[in-house]
Amino acid sequence: MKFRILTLFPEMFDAVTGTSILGRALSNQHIEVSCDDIRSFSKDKHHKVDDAPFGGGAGMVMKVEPLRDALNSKPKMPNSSVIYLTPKGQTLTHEKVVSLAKYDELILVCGHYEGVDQRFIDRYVDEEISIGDYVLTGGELAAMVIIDSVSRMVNGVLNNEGSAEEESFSNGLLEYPHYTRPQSVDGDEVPSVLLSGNHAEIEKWRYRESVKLTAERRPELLTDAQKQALKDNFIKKKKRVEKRRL
Ligand code: 4FV
Repeated sequence: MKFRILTLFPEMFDAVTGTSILGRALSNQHIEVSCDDIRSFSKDKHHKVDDAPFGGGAGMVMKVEPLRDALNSKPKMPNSSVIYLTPKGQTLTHEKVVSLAKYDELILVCGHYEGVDQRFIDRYVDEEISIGDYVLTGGELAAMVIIDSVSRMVNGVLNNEGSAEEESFSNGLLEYPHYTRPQSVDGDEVPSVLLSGNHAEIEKWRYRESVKLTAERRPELLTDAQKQALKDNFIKKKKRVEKRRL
């Protein structure tokens, strides 16, 4: 999987390419990350990449030409997508990450200032993506979020493939709580079912915990069936309590 970044700050990406899982994925060539410095494509004597907005208003806008020339400086792979990171884009979700991982190349355009000239977006950008409803100083951090999340979907990047299947959102639910040694710390114990070795019971407990947590924090993620099951459990529990009272 190839990631090509158009940015004014290529050095920012050393953070993702130099360490841990992504660093290993790069050295194992499971992924490739290359940065094009947009400013180096400005033909302006002062290497200008931005200018004042037509119609007035605060801030500056990134010019078309340096972006266009940076993009066209290398051929695009056949199965590629040019993505502009912007708060105006489609919000990134797990489903979107999984679909982006189907490309051979993602070209990530990082804006700065107020954004980029709309004519560059209309002519060269395939899709606009937002990592959330807040404003960053630049698109770089958003591009890194995409590199990190999409790379995890690439075979061989995660040393235990299983973990990608069992995590939050992979089954549409928030992930169950995790515990590790020591068994007891500061008087806090590990749920006994996890020490039982009974994998069927452990799976049931983990699923129940995922549904419970999702119901508390992200009820909109629950399927109707899961909502119904929760209601049924609640009613069953209520009846049990009432029976005990009698
Ligand atoms: C952003 C986001 C974001 C807006 C102005 C860069 C900044 C500056 N990108 N998700 N939220 N971008 O805030 O993707 O050009």
